[in-house]
Amino acid sequence: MKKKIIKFKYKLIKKLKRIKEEKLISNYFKDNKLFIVYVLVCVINSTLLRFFTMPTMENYLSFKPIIADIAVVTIIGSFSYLFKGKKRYVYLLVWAIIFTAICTINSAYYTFYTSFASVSMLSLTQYIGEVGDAVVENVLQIKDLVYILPLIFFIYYYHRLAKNDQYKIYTKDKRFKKFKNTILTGAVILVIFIVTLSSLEISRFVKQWNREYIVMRFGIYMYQGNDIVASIQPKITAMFGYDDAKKEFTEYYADRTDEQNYTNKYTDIFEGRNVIVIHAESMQGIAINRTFNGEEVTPNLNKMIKEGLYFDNFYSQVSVGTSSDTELTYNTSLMPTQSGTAFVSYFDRTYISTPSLLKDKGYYTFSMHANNADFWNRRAMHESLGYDKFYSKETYDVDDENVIGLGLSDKEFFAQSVEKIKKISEKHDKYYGYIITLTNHTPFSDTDKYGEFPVTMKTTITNEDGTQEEVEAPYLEGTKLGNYFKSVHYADEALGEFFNEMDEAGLLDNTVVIIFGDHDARLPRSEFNLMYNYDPVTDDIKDEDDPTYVDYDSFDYELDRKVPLIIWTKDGKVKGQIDYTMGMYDVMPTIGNMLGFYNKYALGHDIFEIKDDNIVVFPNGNWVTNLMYYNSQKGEYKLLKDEIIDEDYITKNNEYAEKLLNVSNKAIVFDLFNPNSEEEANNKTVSKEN
Ligand code: GP9
Ligand code: MN
Repeated sequence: MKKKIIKFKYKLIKKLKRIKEEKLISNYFKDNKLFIVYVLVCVINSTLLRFFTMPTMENYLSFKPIIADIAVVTIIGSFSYLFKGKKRYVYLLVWAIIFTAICTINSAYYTFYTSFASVSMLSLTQYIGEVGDAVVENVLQIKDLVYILPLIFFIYYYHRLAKNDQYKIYTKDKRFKKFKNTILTGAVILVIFIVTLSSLEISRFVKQWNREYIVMRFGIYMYQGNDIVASIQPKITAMFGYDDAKKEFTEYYADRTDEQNYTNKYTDIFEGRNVIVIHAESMQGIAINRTFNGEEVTPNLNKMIKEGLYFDNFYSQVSVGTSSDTELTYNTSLMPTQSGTAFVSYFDRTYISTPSLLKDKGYYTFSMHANNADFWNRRAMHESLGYDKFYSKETYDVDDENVIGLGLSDKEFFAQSVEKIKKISEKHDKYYGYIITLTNHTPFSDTDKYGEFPVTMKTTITNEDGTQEEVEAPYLEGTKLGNYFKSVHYADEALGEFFNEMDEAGLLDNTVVIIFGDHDARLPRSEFNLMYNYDPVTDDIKDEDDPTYVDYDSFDYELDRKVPLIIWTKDGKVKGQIDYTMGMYDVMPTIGNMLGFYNKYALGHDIFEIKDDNIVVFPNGNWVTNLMYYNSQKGEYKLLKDEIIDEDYITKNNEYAEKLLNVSNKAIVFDLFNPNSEEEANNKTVSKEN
């Protein structure tokens, strides 16, 4: 009997406790409605952003970033309880707006760069105005505005609460108690999140260079917070970490000789010749040797390819600095910086560059580009790179009739440039010119100015009655990819005219021409699928069961981002197709060998020495060799040859890539090519101590 009573008592207590707990929870919800809606709005937005930008099963099933988001917004939101009356709502609203803005900006940014935004790029927003149309047309889409809807709901919800007298006004004690409990809850959730992290996740979070990976594991809010720290960090480390950086840098180059220690069949073959470099905007490998109905997209480049040296496995290595990153890597054989861009953040450093080394050999060096001189901070950075003169927009006659896309049309730009080069050649017996084109820039929408170039597909079909009929299917007409080919066709025509005019003026006789695409054209992958799998009869993508269907995956897309590189002389001194995998950072050592200069600190190699052993490292840590493309973001790869590869190969290349990126970044941030850098670093430390 006694036992029964005890059991009953125990059951009763448990029940009462449960009722109390349930009441507690329901009371909590009743008492904190606005706060809960705020948390939901912010977490829903960040989750939507991840789903829209990285639609993978792994991402859909991942709870970690949601826990991280809840922790961040709860901790930040907890401070709202310290505010009296309506101010609590205002505080939450401000943060809800900030979080929504983070999602909207990142959504738009991802469309453009396939990456997440960094505050270190804020100093570059002045350039966005310049490419404003391109950005609006390309980037801002309805999906980027979806994040505003939950925010509107939050505002509406507050007003409903206020109208129905349900917006709580707490006493001072209650407010402080609520703040304490909420921040504690946030902290507990944060601890739960942290203990689930692996060491790899922690190390990648600290480095912050693999942005997709971080957002996928840590959520967008933690990523952005970490990004702020990471963006300020270079400025602080530039003050403090000098000794370690110098040590790592010295060790990295310890095995290098001060003078070039080899010769090959290309050594000094172009010594003393003039050099004309064409930095061809968005010229992507897919355009080369492509035809539409028998018409070549790039007849002029194709001709030069046949007459000169053509590198058909050549990749640009750009980060967020796009054109400017290529200018850095081409000119210095260094990699783009891990935060911000070298052109904007580190223009005041010392660089060992192709123009400066050629200047030492008596060359006059110049660059030409018909855009605003401050775009990408070129005015300052081209000087740091050793160009004697930068011919920018103000030195060209630009009138409305001659404008296509972002500015002066390539045809007009080249025509005026030839006149300038004529004058330069009269004054200087050796010159090196770096010429940057502009027309072939995204969004490729000025199609009526590119000239006729149909991107249709003509084909013969057999009718049911056996008769044959020629049809012209629309194919790529009306797509961005199609418009791109029209734009490239124009850019190629402009190049053809340029070389004709140069030749007529006798300016090609003793000249080496180097042409390369500066980076890919950021074209949608879905349209590549259409290009490779188009069925002109149905005017649609072929069925996947079709035996001619080409499986086009994300690796194929990465590999298709390659760009052309051509070295050409009128006398045909060099010829042939080079298939070695090569990157923008290999150009300086390769042409250095040909022109007779050497840079001990080049990160790339003379391609004719390294040949098939080369590795092209990308700023995000991905890399490609002749055997595989490795995606370090996802830890996945695609084999490019029928060769089995062991884990060791991947580990070694990953280490190589990481080291190279690190050394390159430190060399720039700490100004390690500056002979006085040590002294300057010491001065900074001393003045800090004072
Ligand atoms: C701007 C042009 C384009 O002057 O070089 O720059 P991008 O958008 O390709 O970096
Ligand atoms: Mn560019």
